[in-house]
Amino acid sequence: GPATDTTAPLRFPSGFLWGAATSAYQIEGAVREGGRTPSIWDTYSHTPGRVAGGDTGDVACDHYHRYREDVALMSELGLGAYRFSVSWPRVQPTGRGPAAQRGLDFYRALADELLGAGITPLLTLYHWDLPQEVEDEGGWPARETAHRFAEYAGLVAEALGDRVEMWTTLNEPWCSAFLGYGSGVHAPGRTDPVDALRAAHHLNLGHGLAVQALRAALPDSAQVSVSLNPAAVRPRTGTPADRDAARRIDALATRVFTGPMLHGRYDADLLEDTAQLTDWAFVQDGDPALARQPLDGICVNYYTPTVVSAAPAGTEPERNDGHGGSAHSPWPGADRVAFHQPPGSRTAMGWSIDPGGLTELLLRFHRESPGTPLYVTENGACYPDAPDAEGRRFHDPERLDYLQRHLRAVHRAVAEGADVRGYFAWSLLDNFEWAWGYDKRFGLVHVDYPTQRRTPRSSAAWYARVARSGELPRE
Ligand code: GBH
Repeated sequence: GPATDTTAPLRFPSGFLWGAATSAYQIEGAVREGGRTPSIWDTYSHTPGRVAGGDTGDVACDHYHRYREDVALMSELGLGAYRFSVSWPRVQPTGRGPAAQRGLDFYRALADELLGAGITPLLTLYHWDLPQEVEDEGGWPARETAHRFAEYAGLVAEALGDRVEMWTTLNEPWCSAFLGYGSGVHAPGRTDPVDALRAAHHLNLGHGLAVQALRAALPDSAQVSVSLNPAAVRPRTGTPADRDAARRIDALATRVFTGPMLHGRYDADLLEDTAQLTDWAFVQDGDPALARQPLDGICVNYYTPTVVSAAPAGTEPERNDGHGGSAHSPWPGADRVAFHQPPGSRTAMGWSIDPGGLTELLLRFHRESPGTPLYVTENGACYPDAPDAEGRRFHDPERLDYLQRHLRAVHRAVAEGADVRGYFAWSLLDNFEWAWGYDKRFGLVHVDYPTQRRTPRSSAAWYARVARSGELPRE
């Protein structure tokens, strides 16, 4: 019967969204146009030594001027959905007060172009580009930033609520808090473990306040979600000490956000593990409950698992933990945890490949928030381009294989009951890969930066067939 047919293609649920994702600072360029002011990533990328090769997002993929061509490309690829982010300093340049019309106009035009092509837009409000002025007033470690974010969310909702149905508040708040204020390998490059925890809390609060602002401004049909990068944490061995290391990292990577956002609380073990650093007095009564707002979707970004063990104090950890060469840890209070590279193949980021982690995370949210639809809003791989024997320029069998294996992992979660409604490959285009600059390429579509020429890789042609048919071939 069909249950045992191992050759039939894997069918995905009807209405499943097949998409690709990008973010504003990584693709738009045009950083001084339309009244946009600097974000923390402009400041950071223009600070010598912060980004590989001195790269900046000044031009990036010039998507701000080429969005029509890029939407046409999405059409060619048969995409049913597109996830993009709004640049806060483009639409509210001072992080306060009224919106900038020209900034909103860009996103309205983009949404219209997408809708005209039959592509469902999924709008992310915050993919790491905080207005520099808001950082200068304290950034995410300051409580006021949560209120600023909610005000901004309301402005965008007023302007785009008639066009965009699917809304996401934050992208990967772990990176904003712990890479931005802990290890400092992301903007604004601050390195204080307590600031990182304060930032995490204010991101939770900002999420809750923003959901309220969105609900007030959007039609009832709108769907509101958040994109997290939960960690698939594995203890290196089954010893109690290694399992405890995994528990600590699960708290700092995932439960620090899912606790408040999904359950209205911070878990006791997280507070205990960090008690030597802070008493968490920055959490006011009612904050965790406020962070917990009903959601229409939980979005998971997944690339690689996290393998940990217990380490004696003072051991130098292997660096598979987001340090990125920083002397500062992104894991406050977890200095006795070592991070390991599991054996097996890796992408050009050095990230090991383990599709089972994606199945595991989707099933976790299925159990933890039963009935809430799930989306994979990022998954993909970075590889250098190598010509194949036939001399085709952008043949990328490794990326294709990565996507195929992870889509199988999504299908497995669906087969086990998870209500997964969409998958967005990271990324549509090669783009500004944060501290790695342009050297690291994640695109389904190759970008030749000097000419801005876009060329779909062979993985894009394969993904287009999957997206059009709604099914995944076995081979
Ligand atoms: C996402 O971040 C971003 O949302 C996106 O903008 C970015 O371009 C994309 O992924 C590709 O990087 O870093 O060695 O500790 C992902 C960031 C990647 C952070 C995996 C945690 C764990 C391995 N995450 N990382 S390591």
